[in-house]
Amino acid sequence: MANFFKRRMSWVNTRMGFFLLTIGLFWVKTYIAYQTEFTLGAKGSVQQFLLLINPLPAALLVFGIALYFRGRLAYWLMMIINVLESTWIFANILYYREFSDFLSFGIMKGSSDVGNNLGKSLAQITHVYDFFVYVDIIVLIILLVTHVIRIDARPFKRRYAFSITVLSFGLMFAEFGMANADRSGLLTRTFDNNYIVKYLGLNEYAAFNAYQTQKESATRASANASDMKSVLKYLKQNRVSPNVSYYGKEKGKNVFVIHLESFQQFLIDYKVNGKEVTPNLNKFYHNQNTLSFDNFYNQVAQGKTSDAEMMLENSLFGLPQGSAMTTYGTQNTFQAAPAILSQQAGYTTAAFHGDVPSFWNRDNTYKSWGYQYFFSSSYYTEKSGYSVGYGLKDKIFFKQSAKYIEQLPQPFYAKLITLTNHYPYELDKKNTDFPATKTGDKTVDPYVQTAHYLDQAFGEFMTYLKKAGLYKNSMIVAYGDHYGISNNHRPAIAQLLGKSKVTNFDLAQFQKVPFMIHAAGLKGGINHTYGGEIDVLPTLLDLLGVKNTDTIQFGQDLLAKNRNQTVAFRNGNFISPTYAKIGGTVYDTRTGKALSLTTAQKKTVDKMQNHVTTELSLSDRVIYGDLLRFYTPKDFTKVDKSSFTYKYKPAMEKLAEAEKKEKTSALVKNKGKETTYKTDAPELK
Ligand code: GP9
Ligand code: MN
Repeated sequence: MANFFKRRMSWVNTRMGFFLLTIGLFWVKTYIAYQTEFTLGAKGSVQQFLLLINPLPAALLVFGIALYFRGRLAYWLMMIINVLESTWIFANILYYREFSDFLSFGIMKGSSDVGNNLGKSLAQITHVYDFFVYVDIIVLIILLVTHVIRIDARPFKRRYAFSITVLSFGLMFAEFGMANADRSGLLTRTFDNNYIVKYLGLNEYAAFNAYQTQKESATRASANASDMKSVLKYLKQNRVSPNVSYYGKEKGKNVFVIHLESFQQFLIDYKVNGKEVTPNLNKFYHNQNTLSFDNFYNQVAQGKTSDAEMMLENSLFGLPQGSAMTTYGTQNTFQAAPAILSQQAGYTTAAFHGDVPSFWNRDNTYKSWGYQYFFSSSYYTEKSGYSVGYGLKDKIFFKQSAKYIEQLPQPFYAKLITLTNHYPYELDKKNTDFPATKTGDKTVDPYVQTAHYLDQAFGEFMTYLKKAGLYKNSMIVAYGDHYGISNNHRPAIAQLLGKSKVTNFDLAQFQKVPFMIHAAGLKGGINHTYGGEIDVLPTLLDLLGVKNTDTIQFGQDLLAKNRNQTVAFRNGNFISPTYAKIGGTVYDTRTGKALSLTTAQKKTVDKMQNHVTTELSLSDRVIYGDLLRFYTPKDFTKVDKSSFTYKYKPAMEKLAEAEKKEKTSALVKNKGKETTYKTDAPELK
């Protein structure tokens, strides 16, 4: 038997054999960690396949370094590399257990700021079985020391070592190609660390994260306090005074910001077969106490939702590439809506979202923005059929959010991010009771169906707010974050709009999204001013009567007189009540006709272009250089990220404590009785 074993296993006594054994074991344990310690959500055969093979290419590359060395050294190097690699897995297992996210170099570097967010001590979160990541190393060392495996001291041909390196790169490229085909923009748009690990692996994630952190540190290091001068000068020239008939009118009210996913303005009052797609939102839009804006544009780029969030709550633009939240959200200094409202007006601040917290790096960015609570996937009951696409279906999401909303001390600022009306607009039959459009474009046609579902969810939530007594004392803001139908669907868009053809100007107009502010007693109506997402924060702060005369915000109050109505798109195009410049062509906004400009017109357009280019680049400078660290508005204290935790238990304890102390939550006001939430969600019947 022993002899048989020896004969069968003799291959491990060669250097290559030992190398392959080491890699094989490493591969297996990484995959076990993927499956048992992380929630990577690999769906479908391509993702499953990539998850299975992704530890291999990087392991060949990194362990392969040892093959360039002689004799014993090669063996010990393999072991050292293995220890380092396994420690990286180990550290991520622990970090993930606390934060459902992977360690980033930014976090490790800035550990004074964010690190103490490790709510519990390491000992408390470490489990004995976590050490399984070292088991293979121990076994291999024992086998070597006891000479069960013999060290092969013969020189190893460089050529072979080099072939392994080349092979590893080849595999990595193939892996990246497959990954990018399945999820385009994986590394350029950088959605979520979980995605990078799922598609490419833990090592590739580490390399990418190191690169990003390095890039971020470099721009930060090259910036200094004097860079703020041009920003301040620009803002001084562009500050407008608030509209006195609105300033402070909503002081002290709760604020709901309802993020209507992928919701475009054209849906308002839109009908299919004579039926309104969004009857509840239409009613809200036309309500006499709702201020609705019908020339309000989304200004997002690749960062999509995260760009919208960045603009809405900071009045800073998203970046020309990638997502500012993922790249700069953890380390940068911000002076965002939640921090301003809690510091200046005593608001409780909370974000709600039925997806994992790591998406768009919300888990870290929200801390930088001063969110006290972030209710994400782990706070919501998940059963089969409750989710579609990225997360919880809107009706279930709103319903389950209610119990947390009721516990928030008032006044509060609550942002609810919906999800169901998201590309590819899939929804089960049970939830679909609206006819699809008939353009014949498969991605476009179901859009109205999920939009209708979102509208119903919104309607149910409004009914609930009335019942809970929150409707009257809240300012309810609803907005669409970006287009749902991209410009790649021109023929379908033309059909939806009842046109024979759409021009680039039409497509620019198609970027309108709703922006509505409702409050009891608010002087409503449809306002035609030209504006966009960058303008939301100053508008809200003025309505709430919260001072913002020295904040770094690039937008202007939409209600202010004499405001600049040139709306910047992220690519430098723009639209205004007079001219629109789209891809080098200037259009007359009133007629939509392309213009050949007179000298006088050209001067005006150049001035507008100059304004747009300046504001975009100054805003970028603020983010790239982390300039807000050099500037603090009066009455504002730098956010202490370490004071927040979004873990379920401590958050619930904090809520309970606040409720006892402040006695201002809706639940307390309703004498401890939860308000019943009515929904027709079939999953809950
Ligand atoms: C995911 C959600 C979608 O959590 O916010 O983001 P998007 O794809 O719209 O940018
Ligand atoms: Mn979105």
